[in-house]
Amino acid sequence: MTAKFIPLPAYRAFTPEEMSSRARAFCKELANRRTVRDFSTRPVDRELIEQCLLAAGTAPSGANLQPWQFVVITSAAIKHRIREAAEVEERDFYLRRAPQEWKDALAPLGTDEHKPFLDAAPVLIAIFERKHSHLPDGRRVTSYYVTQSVGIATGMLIAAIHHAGLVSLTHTPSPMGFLNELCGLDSDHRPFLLLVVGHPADHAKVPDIGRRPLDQIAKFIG
Ligand code: IYR
Repeated sequence: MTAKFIPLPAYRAFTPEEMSSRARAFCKELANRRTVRDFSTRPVDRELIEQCLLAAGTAPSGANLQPWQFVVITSAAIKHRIREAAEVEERDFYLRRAPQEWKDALAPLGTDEHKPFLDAAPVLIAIFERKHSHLPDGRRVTSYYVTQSVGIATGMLIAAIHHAGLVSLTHTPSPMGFLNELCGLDSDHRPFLLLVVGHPADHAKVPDIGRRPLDQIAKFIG
């Protein structure tokens, strides 16, 4: 198949002043995002979730194979089964498997093996990597740079959810193979993470932690 090109669509040039103020405003918007563990049971419109997923689906990916699969769960029964399965793993993690060093790193977050948010939050989005993809002509091929691609799409999903006025929690019960069965997906799908989505509880609290300053996360080498 030969490549086909079109003019860059929907590109907007900004003045330097506009660029600066847009960059600052966007940084502020993202800086206001917090990972939340205290969820309200208030439902979320399906249309909001659909728009956020479409935003995530605009992510760049290896060979544009878009190797992500999102499974949206709102059923109280399925959420509860996910909670039960996650808590089995988490109990083992916190009470046996986790090395002290890992527990020390987690201490400022105040997490433990209890995951009530998996019942309370109105929406869980299980995110999977697809090891294989289909070309436009139907051929089945290996997916490339899957973790990078799905990681970028997940980051964009988290940003879209925040921008829509919802909150989220990136939850990684480990191992999370139980998600395949509960989501009805075969072993070609590898669980990536479980995103917990909803409105914050009325008196939601978050850990008193911060972000590293620029000079600790970046260097400019000329
Ligand atoms: N999966 C566990 C432990 C955990 C691990 C990391 I790294 C975190 O940033 C947070 C929690 C849990 O969800 O509690």
